[in-house]
Amino acid sequence: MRTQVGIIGAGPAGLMLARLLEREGIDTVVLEARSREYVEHRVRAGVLEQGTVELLNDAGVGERMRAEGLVHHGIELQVDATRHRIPVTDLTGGRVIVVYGQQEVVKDLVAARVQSGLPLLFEAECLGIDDIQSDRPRALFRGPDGAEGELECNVLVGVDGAHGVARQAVASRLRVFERDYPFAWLGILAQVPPSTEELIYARSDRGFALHSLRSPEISRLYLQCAPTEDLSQWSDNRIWDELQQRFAVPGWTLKEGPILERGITPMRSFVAEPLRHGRLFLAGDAGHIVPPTGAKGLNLAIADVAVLAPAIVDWLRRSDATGVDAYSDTALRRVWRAQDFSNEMTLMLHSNADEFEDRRQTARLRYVVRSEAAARSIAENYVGLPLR
Ligand code: FAS
Ligand code: PHB
Repeated sequence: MRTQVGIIGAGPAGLMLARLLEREGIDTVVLEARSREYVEHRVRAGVLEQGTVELLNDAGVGERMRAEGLVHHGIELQVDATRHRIPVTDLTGGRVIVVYGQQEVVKDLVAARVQSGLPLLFEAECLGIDDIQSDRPRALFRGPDGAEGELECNVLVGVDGAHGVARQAVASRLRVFERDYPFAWLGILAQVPPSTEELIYARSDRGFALHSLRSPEISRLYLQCAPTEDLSQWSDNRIWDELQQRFAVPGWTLKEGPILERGITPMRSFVAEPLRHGRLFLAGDAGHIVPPTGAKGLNLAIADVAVLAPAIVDWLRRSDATGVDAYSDTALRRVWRAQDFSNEMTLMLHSNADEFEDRRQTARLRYVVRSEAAARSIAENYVGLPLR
């Protein structure tokens, strides 16, 4: 097979990149290891920054998000069994967040790609990449029928997530920065109307808990647990009992319901530098991971391709390499800002076995909920700095 841009991975980054390039008349092929059913039902992130919302609308795939997404103007921070609203829209001159599940974003992007009739190969696992320093890089892949194929292109983009092959292919040329946190999140999707209008990030003596939403009928909740937590030890009752205790504030009750999905997500920070190697570019989780406390993972992935897509168009159409030469530095500046914010939110809200750190972070949270200046800093990072 031959195309201009080979895209490895059909997550939000890969699908958005394909859409942005398609609209500029650049030929692409997307290789996705899993099935359409799998990628469209993988429950992950839920909060879209304003920049992400604008890009989805500009790319002509925002119709269902506009109809079903929940526009939010604030979040709640809980400390000392007291809730404090952070009015993010007021504090950021009108910027908002939209609660809309990552799997919904993926469904919308897949539907647009399928409707365009352009190649999106499911169950096509990339096995390796070659010749990335030449002007004809290649992706070797195994198709759904088990036959091996080769995709030759002008540019190759690794948007194959945290465990993909693209970053592995250049592992010896990377500088890697990582930090593992001493806790994880036990997350559930529950068939119960949310007990809150806006997200609640709660610090309690028993640990962190987050009440998010997916729709008027579906709630998304998380609680801090050990990285080695055994999910089988958590019955529905135990999960709800723990959430009740962590969210407890006078006069408020948490509605319970059937748990539809559950999982444990480790908390880690990871950055690989640089994000460009010859004609191979890394974007999204293939290049960086943030702890989910700041709701940045999905948004960073989209922000990367918002920079990369026009750069590739300039390069392939006008032989102007300015954008691609600057891509890695430009993307990494945003990545490190998001790493800092995600690290701050994570440490401020999670119980820490180190008592000095635990008290220091509690003091920081008590300050944030009382200081407009501190709250404004949280707000402008949470809604996301302008994409362009
Ligand atoms: P993705 O991982 O989404 O997509 C990569 C795609 O590449 C996948 O479809 C994969 O199947 C495919 N692929 C991998 N190897 C391949 C190969 N060899 N050949 C072909 N295809 C290949 N972020 C938040 O903001 N909030 C959250 O609450 C949150 N929760 C998360 C929970 C979990 C369990 C995980 C893993 C991540 C979570 N994230 C969260 C982060 C998540 O949303 C990512 O940031 C987001 O999916 C990044 O998108 P992509 O970079 O497109 O990578
Ligand atoms: C979610 O809805 O899945 C969600 C929301 C906010 C976060 C993390 C996850 O910080």
